[in-house]
Amino acid sequence: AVAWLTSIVCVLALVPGTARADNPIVQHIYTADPAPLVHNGRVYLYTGHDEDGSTYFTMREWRVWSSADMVNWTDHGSPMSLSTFAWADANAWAGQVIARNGKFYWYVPVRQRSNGQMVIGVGVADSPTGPFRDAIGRPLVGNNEIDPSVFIDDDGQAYLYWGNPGLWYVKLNSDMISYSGSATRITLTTAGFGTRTGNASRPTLYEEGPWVFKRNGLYYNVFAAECCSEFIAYSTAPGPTGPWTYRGTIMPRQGGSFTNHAGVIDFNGGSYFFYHNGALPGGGGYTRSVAVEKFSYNSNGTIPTITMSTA
Ligand code: FUB
Repeated sequence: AVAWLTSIVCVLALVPGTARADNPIVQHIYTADPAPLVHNGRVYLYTGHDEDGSTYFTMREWRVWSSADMVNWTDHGSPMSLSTFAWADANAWAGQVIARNGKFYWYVPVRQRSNGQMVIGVGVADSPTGPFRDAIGRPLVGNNEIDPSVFIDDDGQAYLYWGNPGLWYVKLNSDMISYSGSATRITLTTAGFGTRTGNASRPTLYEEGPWVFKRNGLYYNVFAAECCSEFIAYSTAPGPTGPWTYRGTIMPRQGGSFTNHAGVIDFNGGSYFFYHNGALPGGGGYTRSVAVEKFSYNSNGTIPTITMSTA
């Protein structure tokens, strides 16, 4: 695997700033936790970076890639890392970026040095490719929480969702770096999030990695289901805070990684489902790769089953 990676890096060195078009999207390093953002006619793809294949996640930075055609991808390097957050010391995990007020806000889980807990920080930048700086100098959300997803409703109210094992949200203030009131824990019912078997403490399928968005008046929560390994499932609701109805599997278990993590966008008339797996040589649960599949919603707004082209 090391020799193979070296050869790919050499190939890319001939074409600076590019990545290959076919799945996985990035083929010279391991990437995870895709978070796409459509802005000004481009797709910006924010990912984590799996640095080695040890026995746990080695993730110290995030990476940015972009494309105008979903075929050719530009490598924008790493505009945010653990060093952006002076109070964090490990675990640059799954985040999401959103544009507002002429700025770009990147919500990310990291480990807080002072107590070893996972918390959610927020970076801010003037450009989608950064550089990002720590927006508030401390965690936005504490108490062992991960996997933020951010969404702005049509009325301008922004919501931040996150969580494993719980699923939480807050209403963000319009500055996007503070919130009013306390976090609300969404009640996980089997009607809302499916039925898990064999784990009495976690009766629903919801595991982690929510990706919340609105399309044609319907609210979607796409999430990693069960563990381990995970598959991708989703729920829908008539409003941003529910009530949620479980709608089924989107992406079955495949691909050699015990996690999966989804991001969904519409772009240039198409719909795209981003995910990760262990498709590259040497790939696995801690050496993952981000990939994408184009799909079409069913006429009633439901999402078809999507399989990995790389598995
Ligand atoms: O990449 C680290 C963690 O694995 C993420 O936070 C989860 O969503 C899972 O993908």
